[in-house]
Amino acid sequence: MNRTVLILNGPNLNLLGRREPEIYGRESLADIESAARARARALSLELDFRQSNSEGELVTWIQQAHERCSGIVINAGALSHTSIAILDALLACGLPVIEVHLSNIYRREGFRQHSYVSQAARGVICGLGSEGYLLALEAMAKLAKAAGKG
Ligand code: CA2
Repeated sequence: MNRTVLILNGPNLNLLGRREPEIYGRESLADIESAARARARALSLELDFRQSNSEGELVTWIQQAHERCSGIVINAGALSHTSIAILDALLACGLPVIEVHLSNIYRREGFRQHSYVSQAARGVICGLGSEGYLLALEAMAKLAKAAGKG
């Protein structure tokens, strides 16, 4: 059975830990990846962890996930608020999707309070920093089990 979870990170998340620590925390994306790998291992999940600054690349990866993965955890960064292309790809892929944001987007500027990604998501986790990625993996393990892949 396929137990690979794809974690996708959108534009500027490669800058984590270097600027705006009061909003996004002090951990780098590499730190988040290490913690996610440890949690995935504990949950007997395979992990494919990626970041891109390109909307098109993210769309291509979502399309390819249909064949390879059991679910997608996505922090699409600012593209969450703008990208119908990512929404369409997520809806088309037919996989369970969990949306993650490090910050609580509902306590921030109005333009961050709507996410297209949410319309394709089984669940949304925001405001819990990097812990959100780990909680999303826990939820994915339960979804895989419910779908008979656990
Ligand atoms: O809270 C989140 O996880 C966000 O998805 C992060 C995005 C932001 O556009 C979303 O509204 C909420 C920003 C990605 C990281 O941007 C950085 C910019 C400078 C320094 C560090 C990170």
